[in-house]
Amino acid sequence: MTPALFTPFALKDAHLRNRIAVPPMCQYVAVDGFTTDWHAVHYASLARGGSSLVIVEATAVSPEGRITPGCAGLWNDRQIAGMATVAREIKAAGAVAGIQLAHAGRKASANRPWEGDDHIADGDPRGWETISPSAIAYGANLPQVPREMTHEDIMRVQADFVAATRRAVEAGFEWLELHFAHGYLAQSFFSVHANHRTDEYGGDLAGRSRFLLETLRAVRKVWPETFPLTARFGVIEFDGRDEETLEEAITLTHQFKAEGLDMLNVSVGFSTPDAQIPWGPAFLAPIAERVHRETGLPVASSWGIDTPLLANGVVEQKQMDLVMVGRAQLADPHWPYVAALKLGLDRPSWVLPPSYAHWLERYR
Ligand code: FMN
Repeated sequence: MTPALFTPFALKDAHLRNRIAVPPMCQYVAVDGFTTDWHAVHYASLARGGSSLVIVEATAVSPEGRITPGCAGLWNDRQIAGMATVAREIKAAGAVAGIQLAHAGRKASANRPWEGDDHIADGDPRGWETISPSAIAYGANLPQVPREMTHEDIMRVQADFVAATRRAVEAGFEWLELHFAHGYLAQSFFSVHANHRTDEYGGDLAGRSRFLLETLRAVRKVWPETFPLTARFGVIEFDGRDEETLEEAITLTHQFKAEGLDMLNVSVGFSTPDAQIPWGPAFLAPIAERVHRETGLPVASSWGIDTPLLANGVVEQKQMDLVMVGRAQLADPHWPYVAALKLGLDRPSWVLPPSYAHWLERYR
């Protein structure tokens, strides 16, 4: 019998060969938002490893929406060609090409993770002004106080999401993930830690949901109906008010669904440095399962799902439809092949391209 992890999955016109996906993972090596040869090779290698879906890293919808100066962008038409190469490579390897569109909000203007992971110092010409729903800093390593967004800023960023979506379509992507997670701009609108606004974009749940819903609605109009439109959303912060956050997140997810969202990539909020995150194997899987159960929306999730048995288990137990395997695929881009061997898939070599598979199978 085919292991659950290797059963196909279809969402709209996206036909996935198995349940293993590569989650978005920033590479921090873009130049002025332009992808380089690194991206083409990196994403081709992951797609050749056998995953069914490869989601390209958080791609900024505007220059100030980058996390670091090395982040990729789709804020101008000249950036489409590089991304088109990446999408083509992913598809040539038999995977679905996805992209995550993002705005980093108050976590923008930072140094690369391995160069400090902190805000670029004031006065350093590499840095820029950050924006957020309220003029409240994240704190800890990211102390820069952002500028509170005006209504004009809000409309401009939403228009940037729409324009970047159009460019993603032109580049050939067939799966879109809006980055509504990880303490970046959209998550900050939802979070009581970051949003203290008193206008219609803050306050109660409806107010804190408005930016996310309006952005989704605007993108839905330009993203092809036949391709999956998904969002990554931090549904829990591990900050001591978890049930409240989760209930609010589930209410909002119902609204996302009504607005045409096809899947939720369930994640953590990361809106406060004071969170007590229970890092551990598949620690988010029960939360993903609850979101799926209470909303009926297909879900994906990740975090510490790094062994074939764990990954197969969360699909078998219907905790999630897709498993996002991140760091384990950085460690071994052929992780799906290793999983196929471990789980006893029939003819496991054929998870890999024929140029590899034939030889691995033949002389065993
Ligand atoms: N998550 C995002 O939503 N967008 C990103 O661009 C992003 N960049 C990441 C870059 C790196 C190098 C890593 C390790 C993680 C990144 N993440 C990002 C989080 C991953 O998508 C994933 O959720 C996380 O690594 C947990 O999964 P894992 O335990 O399988 O690695």
